[in-house]
Amino acid sequence: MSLNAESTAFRSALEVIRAVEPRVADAIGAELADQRESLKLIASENYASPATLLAMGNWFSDKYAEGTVGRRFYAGCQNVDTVEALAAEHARELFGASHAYVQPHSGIDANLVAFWAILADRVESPALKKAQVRQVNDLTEADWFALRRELGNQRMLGMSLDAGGHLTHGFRPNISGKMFDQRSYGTDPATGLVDYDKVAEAAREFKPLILVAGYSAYPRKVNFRILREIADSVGATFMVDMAHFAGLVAGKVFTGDFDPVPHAHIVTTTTHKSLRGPRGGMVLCGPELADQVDRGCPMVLGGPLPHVMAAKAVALAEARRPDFADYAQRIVDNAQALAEGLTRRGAKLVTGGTDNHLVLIDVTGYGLTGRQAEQALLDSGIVTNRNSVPQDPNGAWYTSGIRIGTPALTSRGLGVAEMDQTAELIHTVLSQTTSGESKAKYVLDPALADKVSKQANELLAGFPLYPAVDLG
Ligand code: DSN
Repeated sequence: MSLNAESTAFRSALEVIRAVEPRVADAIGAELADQRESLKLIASENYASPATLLAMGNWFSDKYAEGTVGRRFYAGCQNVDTVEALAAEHARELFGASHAYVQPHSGIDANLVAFWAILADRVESPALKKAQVRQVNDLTEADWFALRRELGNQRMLGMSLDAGGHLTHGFRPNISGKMFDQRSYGTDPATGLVDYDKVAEAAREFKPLILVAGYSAYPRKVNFRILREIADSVGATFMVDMAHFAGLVAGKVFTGDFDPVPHAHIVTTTTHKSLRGPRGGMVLCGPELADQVDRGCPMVLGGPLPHVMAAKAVALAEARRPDFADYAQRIVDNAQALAEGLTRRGAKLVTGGTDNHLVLIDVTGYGLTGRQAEQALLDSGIVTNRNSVPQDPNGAWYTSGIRIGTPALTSRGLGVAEMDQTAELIHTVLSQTTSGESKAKYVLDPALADKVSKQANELLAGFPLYPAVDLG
């Protein structure tokens, strides 16, 4: 029997790796087997296509390419130029942006590139101007002092962590929390929704240099037109981190006021979540910030990863195909079916539902902490992650929520009928788990966990992961 191209490619790669370090080859094989068997509901994960995965495994990894297309600090970058230019072109076309910078290695990197670009563009500093025009050697000690003070004394307004905001939007565990004087906007305690009047009030009082929008655990659409008006009213630069929902923007599920690209001065994203590309980041902006954004390496980033930029070009080309819009719509249909199935069975959801790719269950309704619920679900073959809920009484470690998302299962082909079955499995586990003697301990009958695990596997059996890949 002749093998198809995907099976041949991955089998051959493993054979070559096995000849050097068999344990790595075994771990790669085991990872595929584990992923095939897990009901993956982590909202930030997905399955990239075989073409995207294969574009990363080659000699582009060997090349240094600091600089930008056609203007590198290393010789011999003509092929890197080809893939970086292709990735940027696909990104511009897909999102309707005038400039795309595809070098960031992750979402944090993309955000740091954006922060630098905004600081460099907005902070009035004679010392900074000198530094920009490469007269760094002319800077006096007093200039340096002034520069550090001016750059390090800027304000950022972003969504609070427990309302679903992200660490990189000025919170203490991330360097952005050291760089900026940060203030947060939360959500309305009654509805769980962003209260735009409150955001406007906070912006008027705080007068931020940067207003940041974007989230990793907010289950609703955000109106970027209103937020841009708020930013304009206080002279702030409006930045959107669309990492979680970039696939919904690419697939034209979020359009008009809900598409960040026409409204924000600068947009950042990862490429591996709902966008279904390789693990990496990206920045989109208009011409005003493009020059500063392009200084991302070496200002903020280490050398670009040409093999990942090649994979970004492949994944972005895939996202420009008509079937990606269908995929993006199915992500949301599935999340809504999951939310309805859970609500019907009595689960308490933050905001009462979803209009994006994720659902946040308040598991205090089941008498559990997020930590207990996460582990009980994992014992039952259901992979999720615990997450804070607004005004969380259990803090950021134990939490009171479980975040679930549909991009990965939608990639496998599961639809709304299977989401109802998934809701049944989740509800069964959570309603049969009881709290133990600490916020981490819980009691769940192992026989029930085993039964649910088998049911999860039966559900997945009809939707094979990487069906064309047979490792033998
Ligand atoms: N770690 C990602 C998530 O799970 O949402 C965000 O950075």
